[in-house]
Amino acid sequence: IATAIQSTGLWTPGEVLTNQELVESYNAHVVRYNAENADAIARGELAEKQPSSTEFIEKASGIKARYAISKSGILDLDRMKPDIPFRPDDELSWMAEAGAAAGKDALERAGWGPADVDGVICSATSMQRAYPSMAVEIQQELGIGGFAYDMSVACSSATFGITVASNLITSGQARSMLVVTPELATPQVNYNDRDSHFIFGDAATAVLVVREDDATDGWSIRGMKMKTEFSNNIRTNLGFLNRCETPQRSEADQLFSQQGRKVFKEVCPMAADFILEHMGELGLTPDQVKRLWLHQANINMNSMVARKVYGRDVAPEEAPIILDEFANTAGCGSVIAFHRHNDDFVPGETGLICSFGAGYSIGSIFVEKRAS
Ligand code: CO8
Repeated sequence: IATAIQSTGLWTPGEVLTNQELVESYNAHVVRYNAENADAIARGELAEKQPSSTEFIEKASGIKARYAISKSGILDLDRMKPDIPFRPDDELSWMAEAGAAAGKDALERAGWGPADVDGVICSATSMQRAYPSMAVEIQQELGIGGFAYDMSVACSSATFGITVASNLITSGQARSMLVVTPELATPQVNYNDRDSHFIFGDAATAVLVVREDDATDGWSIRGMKMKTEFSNNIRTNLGFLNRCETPQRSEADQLFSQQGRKVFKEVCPMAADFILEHMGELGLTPDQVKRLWLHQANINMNSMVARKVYGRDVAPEEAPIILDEFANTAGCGSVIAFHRHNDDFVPGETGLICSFGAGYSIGSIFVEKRAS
């Protein structure tokens, strides 16, 4: 049974947080920190903090702004993290709200109703809780029957989720699956850390995966491939054992951290080689692939991967960037790039949705535009 992507959906929070606002706030924190710790800094016990800069951020990453669920909490110097109103158990949880909104958008774009969908996978970097599954809450909110479950592969959450959904359809478990990726990334950022305070934004995506026979237009899935290789270079230590650990971890140790340079150096060749290998297995050559919708962590990284894949300089439309507007949205990045930049494809043209990042993980999905 062949499968297809019928439609995609996107949700973003209402608030936009610019580099300028973030840097002003971080730099005010630096002034305060250095003043409060002046004696320890003078004694050489603490390092003086250095200011951040919008020029650095844009040049090093391509990020200009991001959507955020709580801009005021992040910019509040006494808080420096999102301020999320508590919701009791009988209210829709934050992550389910984001995922359901993206799912609704995907269904509306397809012109499908909840009764047309057999199940939900919620695949995201982090889950708001372990149980009941976020996916089951999203399933209920959307009024979908069948079954639902969570999975998590950091930046490759959406691509791995689409692969699982497609395999569930091929094996006859379902005729259609909604893969929802709500990435509330800003609560996982250390806004006291100059190296990473600018990297992430919040968003949610949804991908409606269906039997090719049932697809009205959309995109045929031509091939899927996954790879993982363990690395500590992107890591969070937040987890359910934390409260029992002795000694207790600091809050900073429970947030996102990375060796950005190492990630850049290791992941670029890994991703490019993997894409070329997958292309070869499908009997495709780079000139038969019109566009690469790549993971959105860093603009320079994407230029390098695209250049290696095509073996030449690449036009912006061949590897579109959404980092300027969204920043890194973990698992959502490659799906947002696809969602925003596919209108000009004509039936028969092929493109690649490819994620890479923490794990390390790479997920590659070649899609071909179908006739309507
Ligand atoms: N402002 C000004 N200067 C700065 C700043 C700043 N904010 N930060 C660093 N600098 C300085 C450094 O101190 C350094 O100075 P010096 O040369 O004097 O030592 C100089 O700028 C250069 O620093 P770097 O070498 O660190 O800068 P890079 O050019 O390497 O850029 C990046 C840093 C942007 C982090 C880059 O290395 C990068 O993007 N690497 C790839 C990272 C990547 O792909 N990561 C994957 C992200 S993880 C993911 O996608 C999802 C995981 C799940 C996350 C879940 C949600 C949180």
